[in-house]
Amino acid sequence: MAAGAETFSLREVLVAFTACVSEQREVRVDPYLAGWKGLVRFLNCLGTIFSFISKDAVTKIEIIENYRNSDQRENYLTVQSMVEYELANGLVDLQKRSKHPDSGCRTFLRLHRALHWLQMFLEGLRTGEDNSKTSVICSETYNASLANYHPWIIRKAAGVAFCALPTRNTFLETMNVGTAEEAVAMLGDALPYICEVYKITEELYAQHKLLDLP
Ligand code: 1PW
Repeated sequence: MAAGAETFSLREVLVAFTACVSEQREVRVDPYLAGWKGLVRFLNCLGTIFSFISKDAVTKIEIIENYRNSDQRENYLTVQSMVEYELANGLVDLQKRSKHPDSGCRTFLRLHRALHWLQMFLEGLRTGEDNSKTSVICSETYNASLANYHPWIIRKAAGVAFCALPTRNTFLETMNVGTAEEAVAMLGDALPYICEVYKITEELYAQHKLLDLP
């Protein structure tokens, strides 16, 4: 296992996602990115084979962080304010990537789609049998979600990476939240929050017809 694995706990990731939704049902960008950063550390714990997966997530996180550190930072406080600001100012490429190849909207959409996979994967892990194969849960949920947006070469590479995943119980222990049973209980507590973040974002993007941004 890679260095840093001992200090990592998936709990901090899930806690970050629980802090995402504001009282007005808006999705806060900072805890969302904090959750993703934790996920990246987690992916890196799973071995170098997962680094190609985490590398793209890191790039996307940095793009949005740069907006949060720019003089437009207030407009990027929530996903709702980001969508409103970028659309109102013509900062989103709607048909083809050209003038605004790295808009907040298209970048966030990639993380949003990946979050759907994560949600399905963790749910599969939570409800799986003790001896079930994490690699199977991972590839089945990936194929049912994120794979639809990936070209063949990435699907292939992802499939190879999944084969390296340990069994369910070992995986649950890798999360560093205690015993396998405790990890399952924590997933049960935290997953509804991830689902809520996903749902609110999905509705927002659908409402503005942004779900297919190039
Ligand atoms: C153990 C399970 C953990 C789930 C973590 C989810 C991380 C998902 C990241 C997948 C990235 C695969 C390689 C990159 C692909 C990009 O082409 C793709 N990015 C994503 C995040 O799907 C699309 O970005 P692009 O090319 O349109 O800028």
